[in-house]
Amino acid sequence: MGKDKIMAEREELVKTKGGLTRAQFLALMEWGALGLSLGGFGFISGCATKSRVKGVGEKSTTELINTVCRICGPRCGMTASIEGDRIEKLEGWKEFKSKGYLCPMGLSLKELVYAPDRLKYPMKKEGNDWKRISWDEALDIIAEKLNGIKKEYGAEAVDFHFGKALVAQESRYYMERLCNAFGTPNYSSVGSQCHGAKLMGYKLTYGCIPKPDYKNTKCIIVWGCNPEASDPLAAESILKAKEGGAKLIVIDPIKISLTKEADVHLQVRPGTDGALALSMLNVIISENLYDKEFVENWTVGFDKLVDLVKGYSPEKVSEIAWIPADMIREAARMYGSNKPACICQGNALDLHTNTVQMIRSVAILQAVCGNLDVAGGGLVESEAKLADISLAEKRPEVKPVGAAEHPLFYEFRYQAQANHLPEAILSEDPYPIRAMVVVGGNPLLTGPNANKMRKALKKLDFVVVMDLFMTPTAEFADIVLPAATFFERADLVTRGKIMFLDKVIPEYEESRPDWKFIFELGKKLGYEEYFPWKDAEEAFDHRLAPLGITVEQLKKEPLGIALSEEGYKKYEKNGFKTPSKKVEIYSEKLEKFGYDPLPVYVEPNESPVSKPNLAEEYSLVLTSGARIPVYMHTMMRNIKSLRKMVPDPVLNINPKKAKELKIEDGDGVVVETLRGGIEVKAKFTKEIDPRVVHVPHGWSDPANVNVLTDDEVLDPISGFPAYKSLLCRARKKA
Ligand SMILES: Nc1nc2c(c(=O)[nH]1)N[C@H]1C(S)=C(S)[C@@H](COP(=O)(O)OP(=O)(O)OC[C@H]3O[C@@H](n4cnc5c(=O)[nH]c(N)nc54)[C@H](O)[C@@H]3O)O[C@H]1N2
Ligand SMILES: Nc1nc2c(c(=O)[nH]1)N[C@H]1C(S)=C(S)[C@@H](COP(=O)(O)OP(=O)(O)OC[C@H]3O[C@@H](n4cnc5c(=O)[nH]c(N)nc54)[C@H](O)[C@@H]3O)O[C@H]1N2
Ligand code: SF4
Ligand SMILES: [Mo]
Repeated sequence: MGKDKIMAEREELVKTKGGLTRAQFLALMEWGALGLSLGGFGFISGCATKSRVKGVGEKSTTELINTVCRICGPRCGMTASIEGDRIEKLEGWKEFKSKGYLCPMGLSLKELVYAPDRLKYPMKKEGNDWKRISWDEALDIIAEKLNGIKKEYGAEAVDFHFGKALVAQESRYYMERLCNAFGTPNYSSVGSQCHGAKLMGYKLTYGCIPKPDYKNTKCIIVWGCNPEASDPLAAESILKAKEGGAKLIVIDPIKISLTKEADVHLQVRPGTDGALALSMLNVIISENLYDKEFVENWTVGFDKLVDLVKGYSPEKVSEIAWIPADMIREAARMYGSNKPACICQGNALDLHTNTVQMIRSVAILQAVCGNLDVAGGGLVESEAKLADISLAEKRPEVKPVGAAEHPLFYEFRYQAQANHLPEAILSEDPYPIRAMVVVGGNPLLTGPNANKMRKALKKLDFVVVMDLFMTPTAEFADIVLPAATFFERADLVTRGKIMFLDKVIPEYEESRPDWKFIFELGKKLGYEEYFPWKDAEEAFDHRLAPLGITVEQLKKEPLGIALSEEGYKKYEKNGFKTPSKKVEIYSEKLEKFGYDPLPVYVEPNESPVSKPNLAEEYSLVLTSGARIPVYMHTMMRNIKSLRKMVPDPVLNINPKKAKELKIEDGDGVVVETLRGGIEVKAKFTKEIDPRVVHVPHGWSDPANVNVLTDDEVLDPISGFPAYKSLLCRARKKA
């Protein structure tokens, strides 16, 4: 499809489908949108720079303030029209790198800010009721409780947990600082299910995660990622590259909308991507399609890789991964002979019991083909670092939960492995955990084995949750605190460029920015010396000091200041950031920790191959949590205009398989695994492999998919859970 045609189609969809781009629209069709007569959205349009303009009426003035959406990864620029203290309208910021684009979620954020169910003030649980209290009272209670628990059981009995909402914030660094000051090693996060495994796999192999350079590429693999749903700006770049002649390979158990543009679609069995990558390497090595010079000068262990991949012929892997051998060959040849090539690698590779080695095999595929840090390949970026404020010297002797099981995860992240928390809380092994402070996350819906998590939350003596809403996790809290949205707080954003973003409206009711809660709790707990800053700007100046810039300077650079080093093949100067300074196909570090030094393939723990007996009863392969364009994890279900588009939690199932199971489209169905069962609606999806089913995440009971997921058998290296490869069964609800 021509570029103009794509743009024209997109504009048409924007007009007719209420703010949805082509990508969003197609992705929605896949994921079970039922009501598509939308409306209620603005069109994508741009707004000028920050200025104060006269309103139509004589007296009223509208202030236009540019900011950046921090709901998900792309960080689109938005222009807020502010009247008085209220957001009146949100539009795309044309001058920003997102060029005026906002997705349906971005466009509906006014509804989120002023949602009637937003938390307005701190509350304390009294029996089954919530009682309004002041911030001072809340902070006093929290400090007294936490210090009491510390005295009785040790500081490690308190876990501080941050969710996705803090990933985009400076506050998480202050939360880590607070943990170290307080003396608990139990600082846990959503990094136990997101990004962490990828970071480990890539860091072990070549020191950093490469950034795909779509603009200059000749071939793209979209691997376990659906950017049309999860990162619309990346999807657009991929479509542009394709339009410019680049080849496109999609590796996904579902025919996602991008497969319509793809040259090859490998409909992989979930969790077997490691075997597939090794098989592609088998073809690339035997057909001499790799970069000999790079391999010779910049890798360690290539000879051992040659031996390893001999066991992964396309014929053999065809049986493992459910892909015809000649298609594996075709994809391998395409990737190996169209250089430079890059990989758009998604979170679906992070969530298996064999994840770090799987990620390493994909990393190695990129490296040996000579696609590292070249124009059109995977760019190895090194970003300037802000001041480390972690108080590392105060890290206690006692190790966090999960460190014994996944010592390398601990070495990389200095965090607890959150997936072990429910078990640790219930069994009091390695020690009692008595309290949890959860900020910006909803672990009851997003962590593995929700039934166990619920029991664990019940068992705790004291739970604090800071959120925008009364979430299912917050229902278990003793104290609930109202958080300010990103519109209502100052922050630093560091994504390639560093920006200071001031608040655009005052805090809603009694809500507070997360940083403020952390600073104030720090002071109340007796660590004033570690939180000496009078406000966020002063604290950010401290963080910015190593860069030689200040908040004042950043205020004068509304588009931000670049953080990363420019240029290609930067490794030629200082080598890669690994012990050998080379790409470590053979990792001595892994060997030292007792893991296989090579990127071996291991079957997922629960699969028709590893557990054939179990598969007789639970015959469907379950993958979960593929992104829905109108929801951010557990968020946005209360936004009416979005809910209209995706009203129900579903089971995506191939009609052929459904017929066998006597399930009709739209039927209520029960989906079960060894852990438990949930209820959702069947949604026929002919794009999914008949042996595989998908359930989205983020919905509450009785549709919480993480009731089905496992917290016990995790990836040995990272401790990541198998959200994308389990065994389940489905039946029509009686
Ligand atoms: N709208 C929206 N956007 C988001 C988010 C959101 O909640 N909503 N969340 C953000 C966050 S935190 C993240 S981590 C990203 C994640 O977003 P992505 O990286 O795109 O990952 P997923 O959506 O989990 O899965 C992408 C694709 O992987 C496929 N898949 C499932 N299992 C396997 C497998 O075993 N192998 C392969 N090859 N493919 C598989 C799925 O069918 C799906 O099409 O999205 C971010 N963007
Ligand atoms: N089965 C399955 N489970 C998954 C996944 C999957 O693919 N499959 N994906 C995993 C991944 S990649 C991720 S990232 C996690 C996400 O896991 P979580 O972080 O636990 O989930 P979110 O829904 O993003 O939680 C964010 C919470 O913060 C609140 N919030 C929003 N803004 C703010 C703010 O500024 N301050 C505060 N204090 N609160 C705020 C929201 O209302 C929401 O309740 O889910 C994981 N869970
Ligand atoms: S894609 Fe949507 S939610 Fe994500 S940053 Fe952009 S506007 Fe915000
Ligand atoms: Mo994530």
